[in-house]
Amino acid sequence: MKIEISSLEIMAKHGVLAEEKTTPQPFVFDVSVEADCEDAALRDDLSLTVNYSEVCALVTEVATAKSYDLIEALARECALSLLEKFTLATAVTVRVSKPAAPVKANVGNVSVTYSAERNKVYLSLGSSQGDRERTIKSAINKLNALRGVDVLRVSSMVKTAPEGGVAKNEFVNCAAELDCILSPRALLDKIRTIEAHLGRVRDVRWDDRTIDIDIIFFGDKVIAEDGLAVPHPYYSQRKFVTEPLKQLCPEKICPLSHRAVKDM
Ligand code: PH2
Ligand code: MG
Ligand code: MG
Repeated sequence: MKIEISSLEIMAKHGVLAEEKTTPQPFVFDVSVEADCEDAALRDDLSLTVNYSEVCALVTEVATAKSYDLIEALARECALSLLEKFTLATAVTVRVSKPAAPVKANVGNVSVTYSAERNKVYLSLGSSQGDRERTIKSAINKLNALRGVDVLRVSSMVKTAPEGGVAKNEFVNCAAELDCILSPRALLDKIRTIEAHLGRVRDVRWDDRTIDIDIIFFGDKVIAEDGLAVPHPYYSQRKFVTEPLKQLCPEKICPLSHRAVKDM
């Protein structure tokens, strides 16, 4: 179900110009929250839905707590804060308008629209150098500490023989399930940073490594972009990926092959 709030006007101080940071001007918010409120509707119970008064209060708080240069940043902060606070919400779109923006032209309005959504993400983690379990645990803690990422469950750690013909050491592998409100690209960026902090050197492909974190599933998205392929290519042929995954999501259907993880 969709819960929509239109034309919420808030006086605030966002803008690049010095004057905009001292003299409030009107900002107008249109917010759309996607949430499963079927039970709320059936039982006529406010506690089972996203209370639109609380949505307005949170947007007002974000819009007045600090001053942003850009309405892009303001819209993003509103969307992420809404998804963080309202766990029933699965997707949020925030439009921020600035009808009195100081533009040297006769414009009616300017606005930006930012959308964000909640996804279940499955990662495969592996390590074949150093204190492997410790490094994997450290990676999981770093993931959980990211804004917009909650690690929900982690599989057991399994010891696996190196596959692919390049790496020589035994691996430790596991899988993790995340609740993630970041975009796939934003999550990949954070993963790369965590890998680098944990001593990952991107040198020889497939070689032994202190840590490798791969995105296997991102909700039911299919992504084929530069450096970002989801579901992860070939994961279904790799037991070191599928065995830990089976512990977490045996019934998950791969959006590419339409096969269940438990049957891989
Ligand atoms: N990762 C590789 C190459 N080979 N073998 C095992 N057992 N586990 C891995 O995680 C692994 C691998 C490249 O990512
Ligand atoms: Mg890998
Ligand atoms: Mg990788």
